[in-house]
Amino acid sequence: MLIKKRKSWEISENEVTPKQHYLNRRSFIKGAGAIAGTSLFAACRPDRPVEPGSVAVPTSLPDPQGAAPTTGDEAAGLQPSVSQTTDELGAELTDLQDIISYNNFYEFSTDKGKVQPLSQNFVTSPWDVEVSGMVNNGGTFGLEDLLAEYDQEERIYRLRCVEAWSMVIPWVGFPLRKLLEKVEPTSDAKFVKFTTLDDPDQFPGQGGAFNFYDWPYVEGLRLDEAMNDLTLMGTGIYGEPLLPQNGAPLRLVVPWKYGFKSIKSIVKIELVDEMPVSFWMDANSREYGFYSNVNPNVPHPRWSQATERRIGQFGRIDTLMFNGYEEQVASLYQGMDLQENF
Ligand SMILES: Nc1nc2c(c(=O)[nH]1)N[C@H]1C(S)=C(S)[C@@H](COP(=O)(O)O)O[C@H]1N2
Ligand SMILES: [Mo]
Repeated sequence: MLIKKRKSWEISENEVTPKQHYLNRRSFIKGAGAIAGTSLFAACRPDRPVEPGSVAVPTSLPDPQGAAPTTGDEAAGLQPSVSQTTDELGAELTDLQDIISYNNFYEFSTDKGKVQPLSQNFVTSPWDVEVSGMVNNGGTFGLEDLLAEYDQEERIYRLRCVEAWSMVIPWVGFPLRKLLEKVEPTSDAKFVKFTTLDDPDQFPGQGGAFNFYDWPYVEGLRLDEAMNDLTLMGTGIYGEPLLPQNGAPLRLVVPWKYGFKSIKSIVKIELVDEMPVSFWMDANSREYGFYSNVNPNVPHPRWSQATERRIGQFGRIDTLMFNGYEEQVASLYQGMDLQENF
């Protein structure tokens, strides 16, 4: 008899605590296209962590000291919805207010606290994603089509930023694998390249005097990494559609890699035969490599990666190999020197 072993991040319906269902999350999951663009959450103060590795040059991730964001609109009846309050390791979910007000999204600002206020008019509908390159069945897909075609699942994942802070986020989304299977990569395809929207009219960080970067933001995965069960196309958080600051309407979520691999507001997914040069490799190849797997044993050139600060908590916790997803992903890197392939 075949027994399907439940993945550690899968949630069975009988674990759902009714009182945590403030809102029927199905209302988003079924009608996500219709309510995309809703951004009614209240702003709130972010923590002000003091992190190692404050940065003077723009070709590096900054010291994460965001100014407190300005206050946004009140939640107007919208409540976060989630099926459980911890991840599979027992760690508490990060507050929604922290998740939506403490953001790295350089297209808007390098200041974490300014991303939320600067992103509120970002246009996320209509939104098309081109899936092309080495595929038999490529095409351009509207976001509503992707939401309708694939079940939207809840996945509680840790997000570990390379700057040594972390959150636990209840995502909504669908496995990237499903989209890749639909477009059928050819046998030549070895990598997946992702590209964020390029639009200086909407992204103040892409223009102006302080634009030191080569836009658009690009990321990449090896095809087998992209096909892994954990790799998610994120469409929501806490049962609500993604807000602009979190990468609306569609972003990648790769929980065993540093947060910068989880590229936001994706407009293009290409199947290619060569390793893509990511935004951060291009900006500073000495500090940021292609793999960027969370690894407490490989320090960043300017700070240790052995511990992290969980947003909303005091003190520091140990960083786990592959961010705690070793069982699911270690086999992808068998025989590889992880020091060299950082
Ligand atoms: N397009 C784009 N994607 C991006 C970034 C960015 O600046 N631009 N920042 C990355 C970094 S460094 C992190 S830690 C995560 C943060 O995601 P969050 O704001 O939803 O927590 O987004 C990643 N994706
Ligand atoms: Mo990050």
